[in-house]
Amino acid sequence: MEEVSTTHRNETQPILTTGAGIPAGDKLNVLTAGPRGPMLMQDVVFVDEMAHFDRERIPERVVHAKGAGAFGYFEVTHDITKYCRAKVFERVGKRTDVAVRFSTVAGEAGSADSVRDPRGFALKFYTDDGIWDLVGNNTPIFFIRDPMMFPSFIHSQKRNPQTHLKDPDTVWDFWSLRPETLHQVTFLFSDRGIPDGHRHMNGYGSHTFKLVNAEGKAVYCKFHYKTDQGIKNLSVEEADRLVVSDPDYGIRDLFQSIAKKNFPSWTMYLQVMTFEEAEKCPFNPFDLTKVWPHRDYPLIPVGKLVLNRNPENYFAEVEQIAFDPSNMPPGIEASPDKMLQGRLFSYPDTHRYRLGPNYLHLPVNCPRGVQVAHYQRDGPMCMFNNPSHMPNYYPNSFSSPRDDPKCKDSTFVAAGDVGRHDCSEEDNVSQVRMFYTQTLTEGERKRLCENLARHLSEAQIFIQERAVKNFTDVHPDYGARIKSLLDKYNGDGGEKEPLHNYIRYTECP
Ligand code: HDE
Repeated sequence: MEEVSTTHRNETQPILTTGAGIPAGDKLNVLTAGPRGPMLMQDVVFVDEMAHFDRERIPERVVHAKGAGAFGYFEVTHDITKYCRAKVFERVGKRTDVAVRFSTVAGEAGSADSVRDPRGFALKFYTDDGIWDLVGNNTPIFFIRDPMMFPSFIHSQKRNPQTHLKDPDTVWDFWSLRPETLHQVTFLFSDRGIPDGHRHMNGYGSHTFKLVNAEGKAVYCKFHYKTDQGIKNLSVEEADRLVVSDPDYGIRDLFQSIAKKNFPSWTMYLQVMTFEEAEKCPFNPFDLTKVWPHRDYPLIPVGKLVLNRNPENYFAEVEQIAFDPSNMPPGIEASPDKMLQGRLFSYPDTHRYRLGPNYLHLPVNCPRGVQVAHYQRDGPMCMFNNPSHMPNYYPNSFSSPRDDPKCKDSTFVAAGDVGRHDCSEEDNVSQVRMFYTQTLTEGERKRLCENLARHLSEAQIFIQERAVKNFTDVHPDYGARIKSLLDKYNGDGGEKEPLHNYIRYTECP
């Protein structure tokens, strides 16, 4: 290999500059008074480098911090214009650029990929009507159904503020106090809880959304992406081995597969429910802890999602990509799902904090092929010309952006007593029972109970007992199996020493 000089520039090499483009004469030695003398404040080359380095990190995502990104396209294969007028579904054969980010949820940006955790499956469509973000998971359901509890739920799963340790007591305290978590917890501790990388899992929009057609008629819908690679999961032993040997297994697998032109793809489907069906639905169709049975709401094929490009720069295109469920172009709208409503606020709010108020100016977040035209101006890191040739107020008498009544939201009736309605008692077990008794095979049930009992045995006995009661409510066999495994795992070591010093609340006699 040819020797590269570290002191002399070859004519073909670009000249090294400061951030301001000023050529640097020496980028190896700081400016000092004499060879051993003190440094000079006027070493602006040093200051420029160091000050930028000091600011390299931005806050990691509060959840979903570890992730892998890729780019590609979505192509419509089936006509769904009778349900939806969004331009992304305009005609069969229509292609739209997409960006994807896959992630784990509870770990930090440097945590291992092969852990038991839901996986984020976030999609950005650069549509002709602006950005559509479908920010879903690899599961069609979620732990809770009221967004009020999300910060507490996440706190219970992340590190303890004193010990900085993950704490099985808080994880299971929250889960066992809120039986609506049973469905997602059962899914999480099943074989699908540790997908083999990001290519072998399905994706789900999870929430109920609303689709509106060209006549203004609306239906409710759910989005599904089925992996064309086939579902593959890791065994507990293999996953544990990878945590040590290849903590970036998921990122590596995706990047290498795309680099080798082995492009992963997913087939998109819809489930549709009319407003009349929603009225009569025996369960709340806007409850994120429930699925819509495929028997009653069959999958309707829509199109293909293909990932064929790796990021050029991870930070610019993946760390800074900002997904926002409130980005819904005309034809796609929110349903009354409380969790979705809560997310409509949280995501743009988090981006304004993490990336700054002009995060939509970043190239990966910018709409494509669309003239962004509004009256927002200025702010930190404003990167566009910030239309100075047009009025910055509305309405006005000049030729400037105007709203288009064709793009109005659909109208709908909302009624009911305003109040903080407690929905904790809404059937938390029927769908879990179906999953346990009918979807899972005997082998899968056995592994599910073992995975659950292993983890639960790390929590204090009173929490274990409360959790076992909930599993028994799902099915006596479910509870009994976990109980007998707990008896085995708890052994005769007695109560485990808690990792925290919280004082247990006891009811007054
Ligand atoms: Fe998120 N979630 N979430 N979430 N979520 C974030 O956004 C939040 C929920 C999901 O690759 C955050 O940019 C609230 C459900 C994915 O960049 C934050 C609630 C589903 C990603 C946030 C939920 C998700 C996030 C953290 C309850 C699946 C990663 C930083 C009301 C249907 C996106 C950020 C990416 C990320 C809030 C629940 C999926 C804080 C308040 C349900 C895939 O804004």
